Order: sequence, then structure tokens, then C-alpha cells
Amino acid sequence: MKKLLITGGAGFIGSNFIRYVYRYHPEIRIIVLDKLTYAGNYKNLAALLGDRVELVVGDISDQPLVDKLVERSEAIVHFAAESHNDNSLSNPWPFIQTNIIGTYTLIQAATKYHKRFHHISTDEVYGDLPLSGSNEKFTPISPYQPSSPYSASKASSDMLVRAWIRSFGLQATISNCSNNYGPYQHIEKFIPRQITNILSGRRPKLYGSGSNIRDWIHVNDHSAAIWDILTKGKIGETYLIGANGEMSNKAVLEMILKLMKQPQNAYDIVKDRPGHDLRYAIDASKIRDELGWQPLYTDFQSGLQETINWYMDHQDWWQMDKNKVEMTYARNNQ
Ligand code: NAD
Ligand code: TDX
Repeated sequence: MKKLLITGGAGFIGSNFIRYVYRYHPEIRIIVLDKLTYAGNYKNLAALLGDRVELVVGDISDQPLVDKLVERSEAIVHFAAESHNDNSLSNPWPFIQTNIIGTYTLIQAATKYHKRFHHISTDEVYGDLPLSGSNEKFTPISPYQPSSPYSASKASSDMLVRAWIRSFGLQATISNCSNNYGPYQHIEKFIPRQITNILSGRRPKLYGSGSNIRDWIHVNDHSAAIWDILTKGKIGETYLIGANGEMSNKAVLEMILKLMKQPQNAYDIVKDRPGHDLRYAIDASKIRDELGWQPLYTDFQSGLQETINWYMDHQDWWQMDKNKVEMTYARNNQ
């Protein structure tokens, strides 16, 4: 496998995966297909573009373009998506178009040209777990119970991939990962929003009681897991990726406040997210036992400190979006 087509490679996780491949697998050439939506940033890739990395600006739902690029590649790693739950609640249509129709377009082409396909998905397809009274975690056989338009569109795309594997022999794997954090994450998301709120003189915003639990993983560990699945994973299988990083939103926010030397109560409680999932938790024993993957970022506090440092050192990367993102949240009382 020498030539990869990477969709959504100008976004947070896709660009991290490209940096990972660029650094550790110099024999690989990459074509990036990215629409450069509000979430895609040319700057995330600029330093890598050249002989080894080519950027094609376009839509994953554009069948002729997708056919041409899939034919030129040996394998496809599919990150491109509308990825923010809050946006899916105010305007679901782009989620249906990109996450469902876009994935359909890609798997049709991968089937037609007999190409290896890896589909990037999320733990949110499994819905949520109770906040207390159970140590239950998601496993690859947990039932699909998505709560938001975003997670329903991701669940739909997973189902399409599963059906294409079974009915058309698509050579595919799927991974469902928990919440990622790290550099280059869009400032609409929880952790970078709070860091950049503090850096720009705004107060952090916590939805509801802050007791909701997310299972955090550093984005570098996610990229390493994807590489292992792509190169060692069994066709037709689903792998769950997580790093035992469960924490309540309030605890994460208090850690950010402490690391940024702010008072512990220097934040606002704002309107909760409708349908807000309570708790996510991943049982990653399958990828650990079968592929030997394990996370390297096991100390959340130091990963968070590095992430804070990155946003402090890269204000030009996020400053121009900040007012617009906060105005959108303010219109929603968040
Ligand atoms: P992101 O929003 O940062 O990036 C998405 C990228 O896709 C952007 O570069 C955007 O321009 C591109 N894109 C959007 N629509 C497109 C289209 N129609 N055609 C071509 N490109 C398009 O998202 P992310 O956080 O990097 O997430 C990447 C993938 O990982 C998604 O599939 C998401 O569901 C999944 N995922 C994310 C997380 C997380 O915590 N962020 C966790 C698990 C899974
Ligand atoms: O300002 C905020 N305050 C707040 O309390 C924001 C933006 C979020 N939250 C809460 C909502 C969630 O419980 O923080 C938690 C994390 O929120 P998000 O960053 O929006 O992530 P989440 O909804 O959990 O989804 C993320 O993980 C799974 C990614 O955005 C998805 O793409 C991925 O599939």
C-alpha cells in the first residue's frame, strides 16, 4: 500500500493522521480530498504539501471526482464529515448530505475499483450510558442508539459500510473512537472553546450541570490506532478505540482553569444541549488484544497542558474565527 486517499484531511483528526503517516511512513504518498468547509483549514496541511501530499479541494459527494481519485489510490481512509453535535441540532441537512450521501458515494467507488476502505466513526453511534450505578462500556456489539442528528448520520454511514461489506464484498474496516483532544481542534469544540475563551478574556461555558462524562483520548493515539487497523485489521471488522479517559465536563473545565491559573469558579453555566448524551465509555480490549495497539498519552493533565500551550502559541490559527463562533453560541444562549 503506497498511495492513500484521505478524505477530510484538512480537519482536526485527518490532518493529525496525515502528519503521523508523513513522519513515520515516508514511503506513502497521500491524496487529500477536502471541501475546506468552515472546519477544514488549508494551514493544517500547508507545510506538508508537495511530492508526498497533494490536496484536492472538492466534495466527497461529487461522484465523478471521487471515482477519479479512488481509481488513482490503493486505499481510502474516510474522515470527512460534518462533526459538531450542536450544529446538527440547528441545521441537520449538511450532516445528511456529507455523512450519509458522501459515504455512500465513496463506498460505491471503492467497491467499483476494489479498493481497501477504512471508515472513521464515533462512539456516539451507541447512544449513551447511565451516569452512575454501572461500569458498562461500549463494545463492538453494543446496540446502535444514536441521539442527535450528527450521531444518527454517523450511525447511518456505519450501516451503509457494513451492508456494502456483506452484499458487495467491500474490503472495509470501521473504527468507532471516543472524544479526541489535542492541537488543531476547531474552537467550536468543548476543550479548545474553553481554552480560547480564557485566552481571549471570555468566561468558559459549561452546559447544564457539567456532570456529563466523556472518554478522552489524545488525537495522536487515535492516529496510531487507525494506522494499525489499516495495516493489520481484519476485513469486515469493527474496532473501538479509547484510552480509559473518562472525566466529567466539570472536572475537565476545572483542570483547564487550574492549568491556566484561573479561579476554580470562573465560568458560566449555560443552557444545556437538547438530548445531551450522559456518558460515553469505550472498551478497547479488541484493538489492544488483537492488534497490540495501546495509547501513549496516559496522563490527561500533561496532554491537556500541551494542548493549552499549542493554543497559546498559535493564536493566529484561531483568532479570526473566535468572534463568529461565540456569536453563534450566544444566539443560542450558550
Ligand atoms: P473536523 O470537523 O475537524 O474535520 C472535518 C473535515 O472534513 C474538514 O476538513 C472539512 O472541510 C471536511 N469536509 C466536511 N464536509 C466535506 C465534504 N462534503 N467533502 C469533503 N470534505 C468535507 O472533524 P474531526 O473532529 O477531525 O473528525 C473527523 C472524523 O472523525 C469524523 O468522521 C468524525 O465523525 C470522527 N470522529 C471525531 C471525533 C472527535 O472527537 N472529534 C471522535 C470520534 C470520531
Ligand atoms: O461550550 C461547551 N460546553 C460544554 O459543556 C461545549 C462546546 C460543549 N460542552 C459539553 C458537551 C459535551 O458533553 O462538552 C462535551 C463535549 O462537547 P463537544 O466537544 O461538542 O463533543 P461531543 O458532543 O462529545 O462530540 C465529540 O466527540 C465525538 C465530537 O465533536 C464528535 O465529532 C465525536 O464524534
